[in-house]
Amino acid sequence: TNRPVGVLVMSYGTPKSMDHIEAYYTHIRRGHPPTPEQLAELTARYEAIVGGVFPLRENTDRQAAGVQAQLDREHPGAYKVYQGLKHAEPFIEDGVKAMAADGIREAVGIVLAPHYSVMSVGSYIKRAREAAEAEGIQMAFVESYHLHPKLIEAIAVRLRSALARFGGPEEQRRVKVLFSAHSLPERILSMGDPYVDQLLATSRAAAEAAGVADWEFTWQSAGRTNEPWLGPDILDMLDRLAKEGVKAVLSAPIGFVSDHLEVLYDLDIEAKQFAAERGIRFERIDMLNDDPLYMETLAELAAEAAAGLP
Ligand code: FEC
Repeated sequence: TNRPVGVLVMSYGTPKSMDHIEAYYTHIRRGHPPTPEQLAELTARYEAIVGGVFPLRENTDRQAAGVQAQLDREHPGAYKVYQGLKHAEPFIEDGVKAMAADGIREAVGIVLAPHYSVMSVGSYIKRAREAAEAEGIQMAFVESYHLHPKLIEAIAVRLRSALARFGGPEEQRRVKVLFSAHSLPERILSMGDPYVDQLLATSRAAAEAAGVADWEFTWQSAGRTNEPWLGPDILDMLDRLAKEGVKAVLSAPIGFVSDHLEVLYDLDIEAKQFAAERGIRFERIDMLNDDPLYMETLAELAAEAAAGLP
């Protein structure tokens, strides 16, 4: 048929406005509303970040448009991109319904997060698959792309340009690069989840591509629940590094692709301040956002997945 293949681009989602923070937080907590204190604390974090209050929405919009543009260049008319968000409108299910309303019968799904965990990408895919089955849409999914050469190159370019902010080769050699990603509950380890290995593989490949010798991997943004989360947390790591005499850290949050709260607050405000109090200069690599290499990565993966449709 001449109908385009749908491309469901999935992302975390952010509130529409200050009034929607409570509904968003309740959705993240699987229907359990936050306490007034928790809500006030999250609202304060959104108010503190730079680049607008909810930059993730605009970044996701630009990424979806960038993937469409790249697919149009390579395969004119063959693909139509839709958005589906995990915790905000348009929800994943809304994106699938929009495809169905346009008469789409075949689609691929891809998440704006390169590393697979059953608790992250796995849950996006599960929801999209269920919605697609209900609408009679055939769907194939990209599960991970943590070692795609263009992704690694895009990260390496960012590592090199951020390192240059510290000075010449001599100063750059004294910088500790800290790769990081969103922590998850430790119980993913006993589930044979690939998340940790994939993150370490991306870190290793990007460090090698950028010529970075001194790096470590650390976790960030752990949830405040009673169960144990993957560590060490970045703040504990910074404390340890300060005691070891490290004076310069370059943060490389490779588990994320956009400017958003977990980067603009947890790293740029919280971790930077924590580091400064310990005499450490703390810089961060630029996020990918709609970088052309990242858009090419996503478009290639979508087209490959579409080729595998029955
Ligand atoms: O800018 C924004 O508005 C959204 C920023 C944002 C991104 C993001 C990405 C990930 N999360 C992941 C896992 C969890 C788990 C919990 C959890 C909780 C929150 C809360 C906020 C939040 N997350 Fe998020 N996450 C973002 C924002 N996240 C806000 C609630 C308050 C807080 O804990 O700070 C714990 C849920 C629970 O309580 O049960 C687990 C993972 C990612 C990266 C992959 C992806 O993008 O999907 C994993 C961006």
